[in-house]
Amino acid sequence: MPRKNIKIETKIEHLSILDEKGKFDTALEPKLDGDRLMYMYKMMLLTRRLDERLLNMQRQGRIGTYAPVRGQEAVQIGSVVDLRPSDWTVQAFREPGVCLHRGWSINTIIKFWGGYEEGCAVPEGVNDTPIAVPVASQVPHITGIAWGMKIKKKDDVCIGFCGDGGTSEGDFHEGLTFAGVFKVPAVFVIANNQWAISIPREKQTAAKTLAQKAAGYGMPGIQVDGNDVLAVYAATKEAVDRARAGEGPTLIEAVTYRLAMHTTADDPKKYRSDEEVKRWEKRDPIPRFEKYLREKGVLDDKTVEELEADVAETIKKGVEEYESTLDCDPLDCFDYLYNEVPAELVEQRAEFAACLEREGVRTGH
Ligand SMILES: Cc1ncc(C[n+]2csc(CCOP(=O)(O)OP(=O)(O)O)c2C)c(N)n1
Ligand SMILES: [Mg+2]
Repeated sequence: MPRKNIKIETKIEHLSILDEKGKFDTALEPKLDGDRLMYMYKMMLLTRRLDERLLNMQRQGRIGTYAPVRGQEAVQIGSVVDLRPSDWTVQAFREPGVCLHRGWSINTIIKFWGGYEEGCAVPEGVNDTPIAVPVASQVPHITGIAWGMKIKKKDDVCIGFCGDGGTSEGDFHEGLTFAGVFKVPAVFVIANNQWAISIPREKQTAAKTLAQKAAGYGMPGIQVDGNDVLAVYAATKEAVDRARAGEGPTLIEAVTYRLAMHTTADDPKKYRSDEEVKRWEKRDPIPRFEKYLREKGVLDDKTVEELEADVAETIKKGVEEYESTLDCDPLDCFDYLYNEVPAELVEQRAEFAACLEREGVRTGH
């Protein structure tokens, strides 16, 4: 028998609307009014400034390890801004922009990075899952939540996030396989920020794009410029509309860059060049969007100044709330994990308790 070609329906588009100089394609430009555009800009700015503040707080010893988001704000705000409150979002651990838009308080976000269990609690009435640190463990949850919506015959959708590194995990494969077969109303957003700690994107997979993985799961895939908030918005809107109409899931690869370190425990200078970072700084999503808004006549120096002041005040209040509601017993870090605490921890605990007493730190034990 001769060999035959099997035709597979697949095409991977790359969508970009707004370029680095602020030029945009009017044919592709989403229809968003001035208020909506300003809200998106404000949320991106709030995410950026909160990120800077949290990095400083970590360096001052006021919170624990922190995973910065600098450079990825457009992926987060562009993809969730049009969701309904009844929709769900599922995040990994680098999505503070999503949390801010969905109604998490700054206090709760800081509590997570401060190591307080209150930071793991999703605010009442918000349809989000808690921050997921185990890489890609959240992907089956995206599918499961969306499957639930389908069973209940709702026209809600579930949008979830995963990193480029996460696409190599078994959970990613399981989640997308199931989503494709059961045609669940899910949107999988891969924040391809080029690095998984020190592993570059090229070593993550030999595939040319991450978007093309969609074909293997029988769902549409698209690659977007993740530093172009308009492109992220447009691609997500298409995917959400399709999901609401019962047409199943979509995989979106958002090409972006982590401008800062992986976490505050990492030194990126050990594995990537300053030139690479500088190249990506030129593609920063915030100044790019700002140029667009100025061109559209919805933003000027005065409004930027007012927004900066407003954002600074919001963050100040959030930090004050965090620091005035700390009910911290440092010895708690030894509790609640083991039924029978191992001998070496008993020893360490006693040593730490003695140290705290010497320093005059109050403990409840
Ligand atoms: C299952 C699992 N393995 C390893 C780790 C350690 N770890 C934390 S983040 C990370 C890299 C994740 O890369 P990516 O998915 O690209 O997300 P990014 O950090 O770039 O946002 C690793 C290996 C973990 N948290 N969970
Ligand atoms: Mg990554």
